[in-house]
Amino acid sequence: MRRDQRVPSWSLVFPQQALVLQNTKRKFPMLTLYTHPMSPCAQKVRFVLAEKGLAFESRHIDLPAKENLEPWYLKLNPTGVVPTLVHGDQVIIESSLICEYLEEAFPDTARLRPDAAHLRARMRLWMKHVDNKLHPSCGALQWPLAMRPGLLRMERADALALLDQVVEGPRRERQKRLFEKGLEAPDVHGAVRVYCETIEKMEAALAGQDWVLSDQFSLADIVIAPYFQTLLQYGWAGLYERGHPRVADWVSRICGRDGWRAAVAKDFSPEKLDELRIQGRDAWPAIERHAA
Ligand SMILES: N[C@@H](CCC(=O)N[C@@H](CS)C(=O)NCC(=O)O)C(=O)O
Repeated sequence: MRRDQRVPSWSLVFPQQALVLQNTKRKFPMLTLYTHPMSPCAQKVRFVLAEKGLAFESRHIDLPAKENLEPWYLKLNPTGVVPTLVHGDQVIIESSLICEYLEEAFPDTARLRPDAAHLRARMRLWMKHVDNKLHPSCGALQWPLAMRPGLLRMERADALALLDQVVEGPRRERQKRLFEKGLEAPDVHGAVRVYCETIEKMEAALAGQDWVLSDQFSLADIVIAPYFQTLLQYGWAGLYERGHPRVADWVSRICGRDGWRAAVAKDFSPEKLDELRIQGRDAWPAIERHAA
């Protein structure tokens, strides 16, 4: 299949992502981030870069067209996912590890990791929760809206052949179920439940403190925040707005940060948000049913 026969490129939707130098406040050896504006994992890393005021070159990877599975990209990131950070001649993969790498490689920038050992352990517990549970759950909610329509427009055999190339087995099988059944796939119910449990855990954690670990904003807040972008962009804040005032306040304080605006919010134009909210509105009855 020729590239121009594939699903439409997100770069048409987010032209500003094509190749830009962002945030040129400081000078360091070259940082390049392979990214996509809708990817929560990439949003995490961009949030860290923005909070730290680190300049980087942004390379857009066309996920709907599965550019992430091209041989040249698999050489950088053998699991075929974004983000990938290249720093000088070092290639760093896995978003949570990239966040900690940036903390260690740039100690003179804003500190995003607590000093106390027990808080660092708790921070990594949140990271594990995000990587192992919240991230796949977000994928199960976002994929049917963001990726499935393009694949459904293709010849079925071509779409399945593309999905067959997904490197990690569990991800490949999940995408196939979501391709076949959309929001009625069994994964979606479990995903909404994980979101609800996460919101409960956060409401408890935020009692008597500003941020999820302590009164200090940290990587724990950063790694969770993009998963709320997904709720906001689709108009699904109803999952936390009723009965979770501390989480609602945390979300509005995240959205008020300059780092968030520079790293994430700026990629969602009013037109793009209108389009996403229409998709989200159509999906909401299914999401609400799974949450009940
Ligand atoms: N564990 C990886 C997960 C990365 C990941 O799932 N990235 C998604 C976007 S958020 C992706 O590239 N998906 C492409 C695909 O599934 O084909 C990390 O934290 O970096």
